[in-house]
Amino acid sequence: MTASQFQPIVYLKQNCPFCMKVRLFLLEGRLNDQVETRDFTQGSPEEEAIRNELLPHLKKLSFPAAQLEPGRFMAESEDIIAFLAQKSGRNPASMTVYRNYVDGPFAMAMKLWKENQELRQAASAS
Ligand SMILES: N[C@@H](CCC(=O)N[C@@H](CS)C(=O)NCC(=O)O)C(=O)O
Repeated sequence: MTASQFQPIVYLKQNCPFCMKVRLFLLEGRLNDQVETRDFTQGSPEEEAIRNELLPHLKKLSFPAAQLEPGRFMAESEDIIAFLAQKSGRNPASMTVYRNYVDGPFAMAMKLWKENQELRQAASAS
């Protein structure tokens, strides 16, 4: 199979806020027929199989992850979206639902996560 025939594969964990960014980008960009998605839920046999498949190819495994070209693996939501946006000519900045999620619930989740980490650190130091 040549690189041009290859269909990118993205690996998405259910209920993961980073994976949700990729899901919305694919959906709003109407890319679901050009990109294969492999979903799994935490603790499932599918998760174990996906982790075993990806581990040899990534320095640090996190989700979303992707094989974007044959043998080219990546595991950063922003990098995956940037690659697929460039390849497909889509512009995530102009996607209303995607942007609303990234700037709204996603940004809030990140802020709360950071605050929580800081509070835990302060509590364990006192
Ligand atoms: N900076 C990464 C963060 C991704 C991340 O932390 N994902 C979580 C799931 S929500 C993860 O993979 N945790 C480790 C794991 O499940 O092995 C990104 O934007 O893709």
